Amino acid sequence: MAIRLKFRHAAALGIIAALSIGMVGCSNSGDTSATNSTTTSSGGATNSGKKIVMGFSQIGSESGWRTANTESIKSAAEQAGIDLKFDDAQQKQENQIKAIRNFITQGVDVIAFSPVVETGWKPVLEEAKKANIPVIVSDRRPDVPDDLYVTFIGSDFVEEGKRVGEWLAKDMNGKATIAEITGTPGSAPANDRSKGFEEAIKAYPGMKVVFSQTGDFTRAKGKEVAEALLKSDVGKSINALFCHNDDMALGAIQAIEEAGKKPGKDIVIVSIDGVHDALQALVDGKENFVVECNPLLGPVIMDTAKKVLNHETVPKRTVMKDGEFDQTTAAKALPDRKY
Ligand code: GYE
Repeated sequence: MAIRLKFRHAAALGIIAALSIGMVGCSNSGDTSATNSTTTSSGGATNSGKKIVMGFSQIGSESGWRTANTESIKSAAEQAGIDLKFDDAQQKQENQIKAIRNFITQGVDVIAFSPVVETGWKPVLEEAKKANIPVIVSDRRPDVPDDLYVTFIGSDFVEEGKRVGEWLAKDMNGKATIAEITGTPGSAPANDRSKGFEEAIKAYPGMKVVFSQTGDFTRAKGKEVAEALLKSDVGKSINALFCHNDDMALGAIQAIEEAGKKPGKDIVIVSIDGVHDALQALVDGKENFVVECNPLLGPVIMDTAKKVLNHETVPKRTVMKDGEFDQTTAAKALPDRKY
């Protein structure tokens, strides 16, 4: 009963936190209370003088965004004095589950992971809970009851899709024949970005998505899908392209150029992430609009891990702030873009 009340309390506060942008304080579910060590909040060490050990299961290295995210996690761990056990799952859920099980066997202090797809995580997260190891969810949301993780840190993907859709509808005066190159099937950003985009354009009957296919968030696959599309009759009719990430847009830009068309002019191109090369494409007039997805989650994750192990309260949901770039603002931002 007590546990249930605690859970409901945390869940209610979690909803409040989710409605606020940025970091909002609320109780964690209490599931972390049984960790076998406490920490000082300043250093990355436990009371017994041992370093905090974090197991991090990363999805892979599919995109520029992911490279920046990995780099942020590794450097933040080092700065925080946290001993990071990092595993790259090569885009495979089974590898992530294996890595998490290894972390549990090794008895790490805290597990963090970015789930490649939304479903299929319940059993392994129940194992972590049983072992009293707190779990921090990073970047993508898993579809599990929220007592199976302490906190979820990442962007609002529905909102990102909406912002892209709204910009495109305005830019094209409510009339466009659109192709969509989607992210990894079953992943939260692919599901949510499609959803947000659809929501935004449904107010405009002249905005039609006539093609939708996955490019798996990679440049190579984005190019491949665009090449096939451009050869088809549907491809000949499109005048707008929405890619779920920058890498696929960059691949598609190459394919469009090779097909003798002008990206950014014959076909208006919008995408999400805000990596250096996409900002460059905006400056070069080959892309038109990019909504940012902030990959620099490392410092928030490390700070949160220390707080959790120190029994401090953390928000159930932290929404990262995302900017946006058009061809003009990209020119200003490009010189300082680190990734
Ligand atoms: O947009 C994409 C990456 O989950 C937000 O994954 C992340 C997405 C990002 O491969 O480039």
